[in-house]
Amino acid sequence: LYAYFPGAPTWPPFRRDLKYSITATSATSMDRSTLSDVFARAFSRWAAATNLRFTETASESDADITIGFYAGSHGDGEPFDGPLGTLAHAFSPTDGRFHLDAAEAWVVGGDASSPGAVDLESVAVHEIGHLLGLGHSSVPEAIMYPTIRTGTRKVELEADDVQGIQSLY
Ligand code: TQI
Ligand code: CA
Ligand code: ZN
Ligand code: ZN
Repeated sequence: LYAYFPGAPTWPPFRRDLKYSITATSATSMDRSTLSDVFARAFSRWAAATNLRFTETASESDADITIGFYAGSHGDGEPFDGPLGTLAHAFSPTDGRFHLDAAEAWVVGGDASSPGAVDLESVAVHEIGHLLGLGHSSVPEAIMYPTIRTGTRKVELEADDVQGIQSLY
């Protein structure tokens, strides 16, 4: 079964049109347009299950959600740890921060089966679930299950994820 954060925080009802900005990319070698495509696909999976809409904005000050790549300590008390271990983290509503470990061997739409490779879209779909208020699910097939086998791609919302997000929005 799906879960919420303590107190079940959500984006409030008058905020259904959320803007996100990809703000910190200097620590990764991936190009901007690839990143824009991956995050747009990841957000669209949650938009399809809810009345939420997500739009990328170039202006960080307009953004509800900020996405960035960081190596090691990056000012929020949750330092990244180099290859594997923690891949990314996101804060509960309405914080909006979504950070990815720049040290990972991120793969986009390609072969996530090489050693140490981590599929960016899979991690993004999971972290967006956290940004929207979902905790971890006990259903192994769910996007919000707390482990993923390395080298796998898992981007489709499971019935449990859909029920979880529809109970919040
Ligand atoms: N990052 C953890 C995660 O997103 C960080 C975390 C632990 C967390 N507990 C949390 C975030 C509670 C919010 C709320 O779960 S991770 C996976 C998965 C990670 C793990 O790097 O370990 C994915 C990131 F589920 F596959 F294990 C993305 Cl998809
Ligand atoms: Ca790491
Ligand atoms: Zn962080
Ligand atoms: Zn998680």
